[in-house]
Amino acid sequence: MTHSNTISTAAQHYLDLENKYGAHNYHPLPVVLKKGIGVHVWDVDDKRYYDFLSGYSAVNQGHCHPAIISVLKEQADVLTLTSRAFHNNLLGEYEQYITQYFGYDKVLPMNTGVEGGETAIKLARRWGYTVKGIEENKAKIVFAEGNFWGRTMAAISSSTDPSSYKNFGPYMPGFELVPYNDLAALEKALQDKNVAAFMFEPIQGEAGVVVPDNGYISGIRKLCDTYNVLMIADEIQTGLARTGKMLACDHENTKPDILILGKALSGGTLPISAVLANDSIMLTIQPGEHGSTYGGNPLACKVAMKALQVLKDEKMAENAEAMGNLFRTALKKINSPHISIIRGVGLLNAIVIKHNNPDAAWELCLKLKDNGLLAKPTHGDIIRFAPPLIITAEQIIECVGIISKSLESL
Ligand code: IF1
Repeated sequence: MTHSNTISTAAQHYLDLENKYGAHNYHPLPVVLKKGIGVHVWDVDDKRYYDFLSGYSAVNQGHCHPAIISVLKEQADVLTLTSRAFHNNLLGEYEQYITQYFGYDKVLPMNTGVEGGETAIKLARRWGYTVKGIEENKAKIVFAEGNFWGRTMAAISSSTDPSSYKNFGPYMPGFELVPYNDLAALEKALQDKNVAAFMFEPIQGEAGVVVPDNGYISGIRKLCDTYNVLMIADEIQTGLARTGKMLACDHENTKPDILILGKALSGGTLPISAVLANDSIMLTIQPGEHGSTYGGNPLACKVAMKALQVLKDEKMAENAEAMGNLFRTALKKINSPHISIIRGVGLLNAIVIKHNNPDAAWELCLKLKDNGLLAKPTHGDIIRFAPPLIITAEQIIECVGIISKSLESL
């Protein structure tokens, strides 16, 4: 089945509506989707594609996973929101489930990933003042250059990417940056008594799937222990089986002090995020000092428990590990002159395009679309490949064939 690069009239209709009535804060690939099941999505002309972005790792379980959709539908008919002004019959059950699932005393439920990041930073600052004894308003949080954890003022205040922060100042004070994957630089920064935490991604997603050296994550753990600094792992994109383990930190058997989850926590159905920590950190926030209208709503609780359960029941981490190895091996065999680097862990992968045309990565994504696979460049010459974790070996081989064919036509 061919996929023409020109836009059909049906699709153009939707693009025009978005162009006229929607903010222009994205530059999407010219494709209009209307259906998703498993590893596939369909456009408004009923053409089928492999989804190699998975909603930026929010659809790890596959589009519209039947078990997740069924509890979503069931709970939607019963009770969707109580607010936290009252208790409900699902929050406690969910809190028990997720804290035992990841091995922490407590969870603070939020909605979007960036709210999870904001919550983690508030917890760290509060712990810094009330436990570590940092002087009021002097707490510092250290981040890694190249980080991405969302679009709020705090998130962009820690960004080194001008497209994230330019002309949005003034910025949040008390944030410091160190090079990623550099333990010596990190140690220097953590010697400052005012540092409350180091927040990092085990693999930097937006930066282009930047995988640190073996030992980096366990090295962070040691330095945070030595200097009494909280280790905050942003596993919003790398967590929930994406990298071949339930958490990317599991590759180095390392347990962060604060764990942030989002995206696939709902299997791509609604925004659900979670911040997990032990009592010595979590209980520094008292009643009425943090919250959210939808945080911990019963619909989200029901969906998140099922989304977590299917990850284990269907051994998605194991599959991500195996399919990731197969994908990278098959990609290397293409031996394309246009691929300079292939990198990734599990099913979080990326290729760096080598071509004299600066738009080569975008052009390649258009060709991939024509050939039935959806992916999108991040930062110009890098294309992230992150299919749902239920993908099979046959599908991986078919998709590598699509990538190979598309590269040839570059
Ligand atoms: C966009 C990127 C990915 C994240 C990590 C927190 C958040 C994200 C590691 C915030 C969100 C999304 C945001 C989305 C595109 C996507 C993205 F390209 F922007 F950077 F995945 F790499 N931590 N990432 O990756 O979670 O508040 O969005 O729920 O802004 O375009 P959120």
